[in-house]
Amino acid sequence: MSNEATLVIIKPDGLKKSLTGNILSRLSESKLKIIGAKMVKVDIELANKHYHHLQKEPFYPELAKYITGQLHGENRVMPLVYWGEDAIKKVRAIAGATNPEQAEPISIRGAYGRILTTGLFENVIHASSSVEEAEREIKLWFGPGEIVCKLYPSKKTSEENDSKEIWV
Ligand code: IDP
Ligand code: MG
Repeated sequence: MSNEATLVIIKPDGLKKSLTGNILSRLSESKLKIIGAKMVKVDIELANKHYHHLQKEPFYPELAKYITGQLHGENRVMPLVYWGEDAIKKVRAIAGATNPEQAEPISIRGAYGRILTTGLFENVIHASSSVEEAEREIKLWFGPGEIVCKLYPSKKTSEENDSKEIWV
């Protein structure tokens, strides 16, 4: 088993229901380290990129409304990067199954998630599902300078008076 990074996103329902503290306490049981955290306003472009694999699903229009905050009048989400041994599996276990009705009752999704009448799984948090997906998602939501360690290769771009760090 090796150290790996995983992306967690507290979705708009988690923020609306004031669950941030509970979610972070539950995740702290994993003993993983938080190496990145911020608040993000989600636009449709970011939503489409994050959920690119689900664009053809019948529930996608509803999912896009959910993650961009239109369902909750809450267009903020809180992405976090957790790091440590077996991070992806540990976080997925604490998060629970995708379908909140099938999730362990003590998992985050089991305790706080619900299925909307439209059929959408409103399940409080996102958690990366593989090393490859975690890398793609972390690079989408965070810049290299927003993570406290060197996770993936990055480079400096220098434009006249402005230099910034980007993923390579
Ligand atoms: P995951 O979040 O557990 O990795 P994904 O298959 O990546 O699950 O789906 C992304 C999100 O889309 C889920 O967290 C959930 O909010 C929603 N979703 C996934 N599958 C369904 C479904 O069959 N019906 C309704 N909503 C779904
Ligand atoms: Mg997924």
